[in-house]
Amino acid sequence: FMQKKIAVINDLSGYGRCSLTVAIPVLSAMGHQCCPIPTAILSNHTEFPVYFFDDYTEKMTTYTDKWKELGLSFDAIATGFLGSEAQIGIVMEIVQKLKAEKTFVVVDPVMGDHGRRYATYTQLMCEAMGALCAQADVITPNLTEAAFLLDLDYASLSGGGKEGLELARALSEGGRRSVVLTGVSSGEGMVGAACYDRASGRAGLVMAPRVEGEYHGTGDIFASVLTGGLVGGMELEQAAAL
Ligand code: PXL
Repeated sequence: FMQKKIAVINDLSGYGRCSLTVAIPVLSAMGHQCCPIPTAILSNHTEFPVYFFDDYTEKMTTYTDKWKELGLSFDAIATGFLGSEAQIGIVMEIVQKLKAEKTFVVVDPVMGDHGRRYATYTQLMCEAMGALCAQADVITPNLTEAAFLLDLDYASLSGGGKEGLELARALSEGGRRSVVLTGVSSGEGMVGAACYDRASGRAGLVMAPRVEGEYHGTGDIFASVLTGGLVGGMELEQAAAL
């Protein structure tokens, strides 16, 4: 039995569980090996009023060149929070460099929430994120990120299930990639994801009771569980439900 290996391109935030500090334990608990490629090192995530931020863009190419030299291969590559505009192009090169035929690519186009960009994200970074998404087998935007990717006004979205299914289909770029759109509401007190599965061409909702409150890093936990499930052989909706 070979443990599955997942290269995770994401930041290390020391406080405020998100990105690598959830990807590593979640993927490990699911029985996989998480191999981090850090995009930035932060004292804490950027939704706190202050944070220390050390961009890792310039190190990422030589870091992953060693993996290439060693002939390492991965069952999946997952990307998340990115540190700079230049980094997005570098991440695209790293994905191409490390990708083998069996490797599938999950891009969480982390850019913002509640209609706003995160503090370190610029307009140009959000535009470049679309190009990275074009390399993905699966993308996992929230509603805010879906609006950015499709160039829609966030305020005009209802966040409902029917709309979610349409957005998921639109984000698939004609069925070229699978989509798991999070933050969709449907039914009384229910929240979840609209999934478009390119394997079947079907779109469906996966819902669960909404838990009140704001829990930062839930998108990262969700993307990690989804990736772990897919690597373990689950279907898209089954992994989203997990
Ligand atoms: O959860 C997304 C995320 C990841 N990493 C950092 C963040 C955020 C969202 O604010 O600031 C550093």
